Amino acid sequence: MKKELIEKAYEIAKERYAALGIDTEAAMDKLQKIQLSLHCWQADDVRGFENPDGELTGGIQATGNYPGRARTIEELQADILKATSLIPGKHRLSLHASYADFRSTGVADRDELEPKHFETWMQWAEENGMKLDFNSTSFSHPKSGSLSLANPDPEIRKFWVEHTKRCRAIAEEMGRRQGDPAILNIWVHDGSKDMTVNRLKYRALLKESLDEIFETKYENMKDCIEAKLFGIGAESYTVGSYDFYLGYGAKNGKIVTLDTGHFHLTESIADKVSSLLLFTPEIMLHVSRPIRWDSDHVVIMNDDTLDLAKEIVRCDALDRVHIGLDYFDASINRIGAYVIGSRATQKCLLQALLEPLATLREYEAADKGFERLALLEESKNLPWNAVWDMFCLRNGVPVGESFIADIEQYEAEVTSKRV
Ligand code: RNT
Ligand code: ZN
Repeated sequence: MKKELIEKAYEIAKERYAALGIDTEAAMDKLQKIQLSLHCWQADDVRGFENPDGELTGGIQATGNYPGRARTIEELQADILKATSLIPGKHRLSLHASYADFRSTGVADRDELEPKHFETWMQWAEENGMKLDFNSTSFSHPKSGSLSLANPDPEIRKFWVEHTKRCRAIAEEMGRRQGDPAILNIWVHDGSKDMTVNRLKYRALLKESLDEIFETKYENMKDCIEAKLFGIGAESYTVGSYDFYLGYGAKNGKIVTLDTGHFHLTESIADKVSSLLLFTPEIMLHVSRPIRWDSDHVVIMNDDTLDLAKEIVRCDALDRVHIGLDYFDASINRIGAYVIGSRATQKCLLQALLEPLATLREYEAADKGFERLALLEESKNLPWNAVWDMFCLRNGVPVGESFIADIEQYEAEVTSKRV
């Protein structure tokens, strides 16, 4: 699209918004500061680098076999840089413990991991001006089974407690080096396929493990705990349910991660934001798109994501909500998946930032229900897309659908050659 046209459209949009008392420049400034935490695992279908040919376990599935998945750390890094070159703004990268770099350190098991196994990642992140977040990995390991931190076998439980403790130490080192806390997300797959008659027992074990894991206090990392409804092969019972982690987080001042695919499909995740903000220190999001189940489809600009973004802005909580992405679609171009999902999340945030909130709240306070609904409806078709195009232009990334060609070119030159 021609630069002049984008600028012209933006000037008109700016005036249209100004008439409603909205400052488009201020909205773009706020959007510029929001760093998404990009999940490293879309690039390689959650395989990691311990045993890339191993099976993905833990009740999660990356379906599809589109060619071009990243097979090595270099390939993954190149793909991330390609994706971020097409996404406006500066973003973070979220690594899983299973993405350790053993090339110069020798292999270490999960209960032996140390910051040195992520040294090259930390260097690479620094060189590319990218901050890191981290995740413990309970799945895809010979000791995963169906229970890790909640395992009644003391040896297995000890192994995973040690793993998770080490992940906190690694996140601490990442945070210290980057001068900004690294988020450590703990999600474990623990659950059972069929009914259990010992629900309390496993939950008590998980609580005990977490208490042990959190004994050490750190300054440069933040702990998050992620709940889930069910997993494939663990349909009847999930030890770390939402009630469990919400209770644990509220009691112990831990951040609760809301993965938008981890609830009943008609449950509003947006509605949880204002409650969590009152009882837990901050919020971590895993933005995803569940289709019928926790299918981890690529995020799009749908009502769920829009509602979530609007709630964050309406609660004035952009500084207390960390926005991570969590989806893995192996059936389409993976770089494209990053770009679509990240840009969709940003588009939702921009629309939230452009909402005529003051007027809407005046209507509400005056009990003017019709006026509030009318303005909510009309604000859907305000020219936010002209502001979005301007935001992309100023950030030096492709405007509109023109990124499709960039991704096709990268596919032709790079990913299609990975056979
Ligand atoms: C699984 C959780 C978890 C994972 C990643 C890979 O259902 O959402 O966050 O997707 O850790
Ligand atoms: Zn998640």
